[in-house]
Amino acid sequence: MTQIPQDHPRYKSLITRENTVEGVEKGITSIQGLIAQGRGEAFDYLIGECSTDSAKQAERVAVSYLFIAENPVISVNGNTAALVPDELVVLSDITGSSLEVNLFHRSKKRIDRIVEHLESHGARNVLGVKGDSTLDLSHDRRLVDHDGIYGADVVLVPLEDGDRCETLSKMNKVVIAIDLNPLSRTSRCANVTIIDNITRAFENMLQHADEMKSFTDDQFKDIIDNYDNNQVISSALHEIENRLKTLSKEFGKT
Ligand code: PTJ
Repeated sequence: MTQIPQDHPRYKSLITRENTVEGVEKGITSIQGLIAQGRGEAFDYLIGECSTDSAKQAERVAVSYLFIAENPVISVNGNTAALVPDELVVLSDITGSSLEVNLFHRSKKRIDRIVEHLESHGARNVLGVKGDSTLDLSHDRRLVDHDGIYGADVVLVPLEDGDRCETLSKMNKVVIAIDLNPLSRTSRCANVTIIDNITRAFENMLQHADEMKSFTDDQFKDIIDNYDNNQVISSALHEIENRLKTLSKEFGKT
């Protein structure tokens, strides 16, 4: 891995990029995952590379859903496994969620590598190897575990590619998406859209989970009932708009 000096102004972003590259080298992340990461970086630049208030609100609601669900599942792809392996394990432990590997560019070799990688970070009973049920989709993301995503009531889908999110919603599951692009199909169709970098989203969700672990179901329901996802997407777009307006004014002065 290239050594990134800690005082580099974009240290975090560059480390995330290095971790994605390392994921490819280890056979965890797909080569296409590098393009996805680059696309995410561009949106993160527009957002200002920080968690906005609306993202933090969505992260709190996401954790409430995971706590209150009967059978919550966190879906893991190649990018997610490379970027937040420890955080995946801790969030799944605190909220009682299963981890399930589900890949767009599916191969048995890569699934096994991701499972081994998660296990080396402390995960147990990682799902996704069986793929014994199918979703109504024509690509490999249709293959899911009956005990996992197929029967789940709440599914967290970080860095998704769109149509599975729609299918899961049609199956009346609550879908929580993490996607830096507020306009993606995934962002638009999820019940909870976290417009944040996955690295910051997991950091914040773990903090919320720790604070909320002794909440009652009524408290979780209250948080969920007061949430408006369209408002959160609209706020994210406004936040980008305001940032660009401020920057364009600053440049205009010189
Ligand atoms: O591991 P696989 O085979 O399942 O493949 C995974 C990828 C991510 C390659 C696949 O799902 C894919 O091609 O996804 P897309 O269609 O490129 O969508 C990924 C979305 O995630 C885009 O909207 C990006 O803006 C967003 N994104 C990328 N990096 C990050 C991100 N969102 C949050 N944090 C990131 N670090």
